[in-house]
Amino acid sequence: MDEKKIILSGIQPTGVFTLGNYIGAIKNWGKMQEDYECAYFIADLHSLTVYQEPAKLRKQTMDCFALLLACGIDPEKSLIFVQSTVNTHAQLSWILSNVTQFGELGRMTQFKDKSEKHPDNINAGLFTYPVLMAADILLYQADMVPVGADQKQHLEFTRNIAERFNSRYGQTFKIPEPYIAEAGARVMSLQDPLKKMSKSDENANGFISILDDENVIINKFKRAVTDSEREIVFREGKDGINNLLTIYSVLTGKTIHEAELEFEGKGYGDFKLAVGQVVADSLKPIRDDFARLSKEKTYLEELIAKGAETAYKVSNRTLSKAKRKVGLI
Ligand code: ATP
Ligand code: LTN
Repeated sequence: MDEKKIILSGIQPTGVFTLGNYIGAIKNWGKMQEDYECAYFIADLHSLTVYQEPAKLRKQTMDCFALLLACGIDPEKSLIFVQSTVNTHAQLSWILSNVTQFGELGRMTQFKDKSEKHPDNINAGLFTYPVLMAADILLYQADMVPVGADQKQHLEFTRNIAERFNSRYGQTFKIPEPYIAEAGARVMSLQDPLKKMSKSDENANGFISILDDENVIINKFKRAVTDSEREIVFREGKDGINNLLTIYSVLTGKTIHEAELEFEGKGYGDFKLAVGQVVADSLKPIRDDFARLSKEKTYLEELIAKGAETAYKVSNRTLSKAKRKVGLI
C-alpha cells in the first residue's frame, strides 16, 4: 500500500483566529485529516517577531490550541503541538540560516509589510522568520503545506532552501508543495476589501473573529464596505461584493454563479444579512466547542505535552541527519 502523504501547517497565536484563517487554512486542515498524515501546530516562536505581552501570549497560545480542537482538528487523527515545546525547530533553523542569503530574505513581502507596520521594531527575527518556517516544514518531511495565498512566497523560499541544502550536502529534505485552495485563499477585510483580513487589524470591524457572537457578526456584515452599484455579481472592481460572494459560496458549498442567481434583484442590505447569517451559523458549533474545551485545562496541558513528545521524536530524525550532513559531531 502507498504510504500516506504528510501534511503540515501552523498558525500564530497572535489573537483569536479570523474567518480568513478559518476559510483560507483551518477548514481545509480538518478535511485533510481523513486522507493524510497531518501535523498542525501553534507557531508561538513566530509570533514573537512582533512584540507580544507575555501573559497575554501565554493565554492566547492555550486558547488557540483549544480553538484548533474546536475547529475539528482531532488529536486522535493528527499530531497537534506548540512550536516552542519542540526544540528541534530552532536548531534546524540555525543550520538553514547558513544556506540562506541576505538578499532573498529582504525580498519577502511579509517582511516588507510587517516592517512598514512596525517601523520601531524591525528585529532580526522578523527578517529570518521564513528560515524558521522552512525548518518547521522540512523537519517533518512534509509533502504538502495547506496555507492561505499570503504564504505562497514563504513556501517558494522553503523549496529553494531545501533544494540548495540537498544539492550541497546530499538528499536530506523532501521538497514540499504549497496547497492553496482555489476559493477563499485570500479573504479580504470587511472594511477595506483591498486588504487581507487579518487578526492583528486595529479596526475590529474589518475582521470576523471565529468567536464573535451572532449579533456582532451580523452587525459587522451590515457595515461591510461594498460599492455604489446595486448588482450582486462577481466582477472585477467589485472587491467588496466579490469577497462576500466568496465567503457565502465557500460556506454554503454553492458556486458563485448559484449565489449570484439566488440574490438576483435583491438589495445589498438583504445580501449582507444573508452572508452574515451563514457565517454566524457556520461558526456557532466552533464557539460552543471552544466554550467547553477551554475549561478543560488539564486535558489541554496533557495534549500539549504528548504533542511535544511525538513531534520531538519525528523531527529529531531529520535534525540528526541534517547535523550529520553539515559536519556537526
Ligand atoms: P497576523 O495578523 O498576526 O499576521 P494572520 O491573521 O495573517 O496573522 P497567520 O497566523 O499569519 O494569520 O496565518 C495563519 C494561516 O491563515 C496561514 O495559512 C495564512 O495564509 C492564512 N490566512 C491568514 N489570513 C488569511 C486571509 N485573509 N484569507 C485566507 N487565508 C488567510
Ligand atoms: N507563517 C505562517 C505560520 C507558519 C507556518 C509554518 C505555516 C509558521 N510556520 C509552517 C505553514 C507551515 C503564517 O501563517 N503566517
